[in-house]
Amino acid sequence: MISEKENQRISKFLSLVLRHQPESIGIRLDENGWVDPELLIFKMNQHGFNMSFEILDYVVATNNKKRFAYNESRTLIRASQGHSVNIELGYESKKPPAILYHGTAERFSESILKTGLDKQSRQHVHLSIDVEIAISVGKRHGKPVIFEVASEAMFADGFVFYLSENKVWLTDHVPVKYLKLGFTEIKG
Ligand code: HQG
Repeated sequence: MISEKENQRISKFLSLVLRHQPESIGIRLDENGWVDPELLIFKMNQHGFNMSFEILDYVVATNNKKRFAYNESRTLIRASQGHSVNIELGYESKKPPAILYHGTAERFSESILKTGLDKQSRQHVHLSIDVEIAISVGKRHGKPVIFEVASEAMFADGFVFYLSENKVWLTDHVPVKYLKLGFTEIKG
């Protein structure tokens, strides 16, 4: 179909336009983040890509984090989470597991321990059920550290959580009192 390198190049570009800068290729996301795949393919082909429905389907299906999803009728496509543009994903709130994890860089930990986890430029704070995933997320920013989030206690106190279609836990903010810095001896 396409090489793994090309698959990743397309996936990175889809993340850019479906999460952050749709206007960079002249598309507009609807209020829930969706866009017509035919228009997306057309516009990407004007911006250095060789896209078709088959290639888009392949990238969506093989993406390692299942970052993109079609609606049921496959007439629309969007990123399942990670947006900085202001859209409403429309996920139902859900009770989280007892503990969730957030991976970040060591250099951010002092600030996080002062003000809690903020969503920064994105629409939500991203949390995972899996420590390994949190470590890989943290590594994107530098030497990784992991925060344990007392998500069950937060939920009991009235905080709202969402589970994205690709199984990332989302919330607005995590105050310091629900955070515990752990796993500081991560190698690599
Ligand atoms: C940090 C990837 C200082 C936060 C991943 C993080 C994820 C603070 C950075 C998704 C802070 C924001 C999101 C505070 C938070 N002081 N630093 N008070 N509060 N931070 O990239 O969670 O591969 O916006 O710890 O898998 O790293 O793109 O968020 O380090 O699910 O699909 O500010 O992106 O998914 O960084 O990553 P980001 P993130 P994809």
